[in-house]
Amino acid sequence: MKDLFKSNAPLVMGILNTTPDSFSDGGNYVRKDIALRRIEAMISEGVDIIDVGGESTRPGAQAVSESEELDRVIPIVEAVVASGMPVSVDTSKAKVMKEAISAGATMINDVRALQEEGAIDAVSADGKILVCLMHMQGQPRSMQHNPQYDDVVTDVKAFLLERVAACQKRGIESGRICLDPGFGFGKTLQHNCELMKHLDSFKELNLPLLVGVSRKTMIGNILDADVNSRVNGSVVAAMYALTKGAKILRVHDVKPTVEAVKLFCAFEQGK
Ligand code: PT1
Repeated sequence: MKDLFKSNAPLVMGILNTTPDSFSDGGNYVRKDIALRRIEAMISEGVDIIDVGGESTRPGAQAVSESEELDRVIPIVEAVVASGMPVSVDTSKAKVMKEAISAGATMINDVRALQEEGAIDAVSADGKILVCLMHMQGQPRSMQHNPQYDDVVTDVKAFLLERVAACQKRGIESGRICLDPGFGFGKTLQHNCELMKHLDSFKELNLPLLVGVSRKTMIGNILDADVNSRVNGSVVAAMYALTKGAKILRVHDVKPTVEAVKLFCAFEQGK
């Protein structure tokens, strides 16, 4: 599946949450049923890869145990694999990574950039799994309490470079890695805007860039819009990221994003 990164067109990654707050809890059976319908809907809307996560990492979110995360994520990974769609698994835990890889995952999406115990080994043990390394300052619970940088663009880039080097040293080739500046992860609105403005400078790292801004607080703050009124803003922000070289867009709203990407590609090609 390395060819996912070789595609010339931008890719749309559809978000599939399995956290109880996204399913007023009817337990595993209801969860799987709702997930199956989301998977089918996203496929019909033109999604390229589906991102399955069992740990909320939004500001203020609490940690989740390994067994709880496995329970939430693995059955859904199996369902996406059965659908034939590439699946990415949003996790920082080595055990979840291993189980997801066994279940047929295409990518590990780690907001902690494989810094947890055993995570690099879990990914390097499989010769073909892709990985997304993301930047976060602090931990979700408290990351929005006064985040600080010398220079956010330089600092984030330096962190990602260090993580790429750590991965390569342990046998994960650069052809399997994509990078993400981590919008909203220990960043003020100004930090997020600065990163967006200078996203093109991440091209110097020579790896595909993944961007996740969908429905985030930064969009709500600029537009003074609550979380249910951020679709237009999210699509515009995603398109701005494409003009700055983003390759993979992590989004909730697959249909409008796929439409916007089609327009973007037609204009880029001049036909
Ligand atoms: C992301 C991302 C992610 N975001 C990657 N994985 C989340 N690679 C989960 C807010 O400010 O951007 N890239 N996995 C979701 N996390 C957040 C963070 C959700 C901040 C909301 C906010 O509102």
